[in-house]
Amino acid sequence: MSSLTEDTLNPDLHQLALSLKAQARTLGFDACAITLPDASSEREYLKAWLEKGYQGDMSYLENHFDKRIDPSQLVAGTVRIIMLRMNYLPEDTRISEVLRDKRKAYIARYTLGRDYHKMVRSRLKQLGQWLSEQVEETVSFRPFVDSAPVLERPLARQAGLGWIGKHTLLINREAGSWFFLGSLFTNVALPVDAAEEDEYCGRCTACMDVCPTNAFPQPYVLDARRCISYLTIEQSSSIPVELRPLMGNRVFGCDDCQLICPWNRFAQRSPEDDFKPRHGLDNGELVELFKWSEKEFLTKTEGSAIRRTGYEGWMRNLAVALGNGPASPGAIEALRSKMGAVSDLVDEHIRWALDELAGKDELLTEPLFIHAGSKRLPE
Ligand code: B12
Ligand code: SF4
Repeated sequence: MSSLTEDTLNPDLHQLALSLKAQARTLGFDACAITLPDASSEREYLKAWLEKGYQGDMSYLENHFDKRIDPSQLVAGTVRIIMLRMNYLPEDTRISEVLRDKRKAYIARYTLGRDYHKMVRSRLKQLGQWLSEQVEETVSFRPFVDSAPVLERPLARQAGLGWIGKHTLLINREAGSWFFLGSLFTNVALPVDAAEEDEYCGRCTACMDVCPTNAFPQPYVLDARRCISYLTIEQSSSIPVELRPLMGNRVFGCDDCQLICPWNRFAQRSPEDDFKPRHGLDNGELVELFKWSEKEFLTKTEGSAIRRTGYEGWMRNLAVALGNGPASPGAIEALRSKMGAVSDLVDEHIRWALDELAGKDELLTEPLFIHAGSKRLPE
């Protein structure tokens, strides 16, 4: 693929970049900025992170090191990466209410609706097609959302979309951090935007302090093996026993480090129907969800990213949350009824949960609004 520069292209590239950004907004993106395919500044951080084994079972993060650092090796001929961000927080998310009610299941707010990979990717593709139509020469573009070895956060920072917080997420001064990132690789040499050189966390360490499982060995570094998001979604084996009581009622992902972040006072809600909760998953009862058969799980999570954990992972996670909840007859009965029904892995978590509940006094644990983890979150 040959690179399209000012000399070879018909339209004025500055004007084209402005129109591209306007088009991105029309397509529902909240910001769009352009950067070079170069993440060499991350080389040492990434190397050290992998050497410590913080990626856990996510061995795909160990592959294609050179392509992560030099994205032009991923798609030959790439001269620019267009970085996009899209807010995802739906209206009325009942976050505190659900997180504090130990009978309820807390599902991370990014995954209550349609799988964002499909939705964001399709919008990126539309933006790429629009770009092609503006230029007479052959334009190449490739959209990516999570799906490839792309260091999305460092590239987004480099494009000026925000800074990387101590919790390692990208934060934007006008929008907080409740957004997805996506990228469009292209051979069009659009003008590059200025990087975000500053960071605005100051001395605040709220995200690190609130983390229920102490997943941050130091600022800007996450030990994924301790992160509830990893434990409930990415790891398919047994959840370490010492971490289970710390997980509270978080059954798929975790939002605590974002919830506590003061910059999320500026977060904007998404108008997208695709991100609205489906099947009441924003407020589900643990006992009811645990009663689902595999068929019900597959039906109710169709088109959702929750499917990633599979029925076995889903039941494992719910068993842990039930063990962390009140010792109600309903919870005990539900746990017993699934013994032997799914797999040895789930049985092991059920036994753990029943042991936990056996040690609790129902009357003492029944009050509704006990914080699901050990640390305080904002109202
Ligand atoms: C693997 C992965 C995970 C893993 C590991 C997370 C991690 N921190 O690496 C797990 C499963 C734990 C995870 C969890 C979540 N994830 Co995730 N995840 C990814 C994925 C696919 C790859 C990230 C990656 O490459 N990690 C490897 C590390 C080494 O890279 P890195 O974090 O980018 O770190 C670099 C910089 O931080 C840099 N660095 C910069 N400055 C400094 C300063 C110092 C001093 C140091 C030491 C380092 C440093 O060092 C690193 C190496 O380059 C990306 C998509 C993508 N392709 O990028 C989504 C992504 C990062 N995840 C996302 C989301 C939404 C989440 C969750 C909020 C989901 C949830 N609610 O449960 C949580 C948040 C947990 C957290 N605090 O990070 C979004 C983040 C959007 C945003 N605003 O930043 C992304 C971008 C997906 C998307 N397309 O929108 N995720
Ligand atoms: S998502 Fe939850 S468990 Fe993971 S780092 Fe953030 S607060 Fe900790």
